[in-house]
Amino acid sequence: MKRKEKRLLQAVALGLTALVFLPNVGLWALYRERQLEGGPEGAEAAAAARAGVAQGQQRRPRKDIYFGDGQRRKDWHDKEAIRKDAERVGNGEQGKPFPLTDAERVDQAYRENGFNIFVSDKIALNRSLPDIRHPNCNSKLYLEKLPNTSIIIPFHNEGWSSLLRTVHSVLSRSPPELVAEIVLVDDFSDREHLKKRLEDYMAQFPSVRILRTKKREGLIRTRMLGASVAIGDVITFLDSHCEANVNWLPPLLDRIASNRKTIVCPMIDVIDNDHFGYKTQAGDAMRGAFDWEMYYKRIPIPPELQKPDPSDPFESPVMAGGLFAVDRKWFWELGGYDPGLEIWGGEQYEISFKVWMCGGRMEDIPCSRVGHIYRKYIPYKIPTGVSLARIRNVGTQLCIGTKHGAPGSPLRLEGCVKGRAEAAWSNVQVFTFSWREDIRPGDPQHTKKFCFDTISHSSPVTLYDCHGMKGNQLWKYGNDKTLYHPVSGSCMDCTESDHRVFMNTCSPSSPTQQWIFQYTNSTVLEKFNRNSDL
Ligand code: LR7
Ligand code: MN
Repeated sequence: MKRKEKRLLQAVALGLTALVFLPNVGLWALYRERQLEGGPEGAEAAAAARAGVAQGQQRRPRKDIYFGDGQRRKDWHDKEAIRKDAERVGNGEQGKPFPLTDAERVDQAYRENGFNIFVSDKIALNRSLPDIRHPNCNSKLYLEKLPNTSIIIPFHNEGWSSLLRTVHSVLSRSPPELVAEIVLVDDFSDREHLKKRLEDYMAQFPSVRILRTKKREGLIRTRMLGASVAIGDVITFLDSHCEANVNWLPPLLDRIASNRKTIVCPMIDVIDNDHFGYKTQAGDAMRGAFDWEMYYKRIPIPPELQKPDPSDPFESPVMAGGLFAVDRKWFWELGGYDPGLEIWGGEQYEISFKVWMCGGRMEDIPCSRVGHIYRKYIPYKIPTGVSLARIRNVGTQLCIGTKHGAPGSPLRLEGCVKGRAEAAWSNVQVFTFSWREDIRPGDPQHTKKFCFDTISHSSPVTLYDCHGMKGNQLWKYGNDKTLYHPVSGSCMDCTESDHRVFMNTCSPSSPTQQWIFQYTNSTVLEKFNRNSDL
């Protein structure tokens, strides 16, 4: 035999062997396919094959629900509900903006919730939303057997219609078999409508439970209380002013089913706080991030990391915070949240870092969309103990105000606004002692990035862009109630006659150099003062 012929024969023999023995090619695969089609599961197997589920996995015995591979997939859309929603007309239907009149735009409408409750009250509790998902989402199949979930909704003094719309949207847009329960956790609200009236209303829904904290706990411990009673395989957290959009739940649960250490977030859409129109966030799909002040932000996904199919899940380093689903046991393996976190904020970083550090992952799911009302401002009280303060001068009995203060302008005294709620609301006489030991206007969640700044021992105190490097923005609060500026070695002083705030040689007994921090406590001041190196 010539060498060439020999080679050819060898190749043919090899090919035949492959045809006979190798799975997924050749005779063996053909045989198996026939078997499958003939069997009772034939049709589903064929559908699964079309959906890209490997054939070889079809015949393995069914595993625990958390092992996603090898299970059948299906179309979870509720076609009938979608059709009915599409027919709805009326105020706010299809997520359209409500035609606001000036009478409805008054301050009073926003005061209690930070969004326009008059408008919310006029929109149906089960209003329809536009399906703004990527078109590919329409044909996505998810596991037929998904874990179920407890949906936990913490609330503190939430508006009636905004809370109910959250619940209705979940009930009407989730497959009932996937919702183990909806747990409403009341964080010590004092509004009347959230008491018996809420209980009576929810009595019509057997899957809804109401829990209440015994004192004001803040959103983090309130969520933990909900999570601790949850019975679902998965825990899904929502804010109390959300609207779940079409087929939002299966794409979330599906990812957890295939990897229980995945925490998933829906795309968060914007429900306008004036007119309740529904739209995507600017730029839509982005990754979570934060800046040096720990402010959450969203940044574009770099092109090299973009998925070929924009409707596919993508990773995100940190989550926005309020809207996500997590395997219940994994949540507790991660230790839940740090229960020392107060009232609002920071918890989204804590959970995000823990997930990544403990071998989990975090994903945003473009085919799952939930609307959220972004408030104009935080309406609720933040109890003392948080670094929130009004700064009142002993000598003049006036307060430092920033109503007219643009960055660069000198600070001025004003008459103190009454009551801390109002001070927080108007946001002009509230200051935060930041962890960088500077003083900034605004409450801790919404501080402006300007700081008290002064350049010499006799100059005015101005607001200047915060640099976080101490220096001219470093202040100390002494037992003698002075605001001491270590760099210039002087103290903050003021005059009643022209309302100026300026630096002066320290004279601790002078009442115009004594400042009282209202609504904050000694621990906060101690922390602020702790550092001594310049
Ligand atoms: O003391 C409180 N007790 C509570 O139960 C204060 C608030 N709450 C409830 C409140 O009713 C709401 O349901 O906790 C939830 C969140 O409070 P919001 O709505 O006042 O805060 P937010 O929408 O500004 O919150 C975002 O950031 C928070 C702190 O980090 C939480 O993580 C929120 O869940 C988070 N919201 C979202 O992620 C939705 C998308 C917007 C963003 C960012
Ligand atoms: Mn919110």
